Amino acid sequence: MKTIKQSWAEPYKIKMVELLKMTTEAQRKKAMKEAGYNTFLLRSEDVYIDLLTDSGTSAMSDRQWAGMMLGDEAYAGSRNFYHLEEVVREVYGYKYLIPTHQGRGAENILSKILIKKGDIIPGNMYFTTTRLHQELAGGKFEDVIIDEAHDPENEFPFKGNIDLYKLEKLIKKHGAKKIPYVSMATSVNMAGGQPISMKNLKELRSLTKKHGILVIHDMTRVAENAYFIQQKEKGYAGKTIKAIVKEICSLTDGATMSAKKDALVNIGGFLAVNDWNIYEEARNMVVVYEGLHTYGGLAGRDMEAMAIGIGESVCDDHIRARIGQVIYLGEKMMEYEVPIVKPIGGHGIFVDAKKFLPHIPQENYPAQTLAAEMYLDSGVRTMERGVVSAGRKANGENYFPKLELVRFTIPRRVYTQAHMDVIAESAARVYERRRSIKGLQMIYEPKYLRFFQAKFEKL
Ligand code: PLI
Repeated sequence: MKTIKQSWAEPYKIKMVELLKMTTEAQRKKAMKEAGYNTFLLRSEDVYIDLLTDSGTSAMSDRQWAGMMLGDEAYAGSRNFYHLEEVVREVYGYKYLIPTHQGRGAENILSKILIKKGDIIPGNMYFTTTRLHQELAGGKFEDVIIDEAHDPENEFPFKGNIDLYKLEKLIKKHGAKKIPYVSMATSVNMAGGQPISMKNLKELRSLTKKHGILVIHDMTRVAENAYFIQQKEKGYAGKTIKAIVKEICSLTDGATMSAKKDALVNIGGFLAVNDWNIYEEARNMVVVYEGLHTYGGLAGRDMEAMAIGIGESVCDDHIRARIGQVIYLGEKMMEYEVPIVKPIGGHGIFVDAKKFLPHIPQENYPAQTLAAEMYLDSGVRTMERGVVSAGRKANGENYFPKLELVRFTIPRRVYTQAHMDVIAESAARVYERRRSIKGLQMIYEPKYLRFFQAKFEKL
């Protein structure tokens, strides 16, 4: 007898729906041209299924919406701040909390406090805003992720791991005094949402301790990372996501958080640290860039929604369904032979544009091209994560990253399995006509984070 599969399903039901506009091919052609072949410049109302990002695009629960009504909009000392502080301490274990308007607000403050001109910041692959803030503070980012992370075909389960040999070499070369902290991300975004293992994290902890170097955690998608540890790492199968998240955080000195991802809110972030002195400086600095230290650029209601969202984000049923949906889409794409980054990561499917469009050189932006073609085919909006996102070095030269990817990012609790089918079928259709697709040239390039606003035209 055939064995019966045990399917995942959403641990919620739908109470309200948002109607979408269906567009024609002619409408999409016009919209894409006007947007300069940059999916960031499309109007959202022209998009059918929006996979641009999982950032701030998740659906809040009825409990979160009810929490919004409990917003205490006092300028100072809002009760929602104290609730959030309590939740951050309980769930993540960090002692001191500074709310910020979103993740990059925390990155700005932390970089300004910890980085001096000429410092080196090693990390497990760059993230766009994180690296920019490190550079603006006078530091230089050095990638110390394991080599496997740069190979879309390599199926190593923890491609977010840090290569401790590379890190040791950097410490030897520059001296520990030049390295204020290791920038360690869980669920490495640019590598395809790839997790770091607890074993690697423990080894990182002991190496950095020996040299007196801090570990700062980009915990934007920590619960998703915890799921992979639970599923794939020896000794963690019987532990809850909540326990694994807390253990990860306990191996670090502080964290920056974009709560717009894991924590299920549309806006918000924070900086959390264990050291009083860093906290004191951050508390002083937040009033310059964000707002008073008990709101940091957020409304009381936003902090309440975040506090409740954090609790929901570490529930095992939630995370199993969340990543279950991502895996469902990835497996569908593989059935159609669309080349994707393997293993499937936590927050989306990353299509390998170099393999999808091998006839387009990286100078003509294969991933940017493919993202535009996906929109033209079906109104599905995706995002380039390749040479455009990588930007330029301080000397003006382009970075040419090994990974040239298109990210199909899945918002949490928003789309259905039928949407996933439509997305996979559209990718398969574009793949079928891939040889007829031509590349792009850039006709406008902004100075910072160019992927957001650059414009292109077809070759
Ligand atoms: O977009 P912010 O400022 O709330 O957060 C910046 C940020 C920091 N770290 C990581 C790993 C991120 O993924 C991140 C933002 N990510 C976006 C916007 C994304 O689309 O992936």
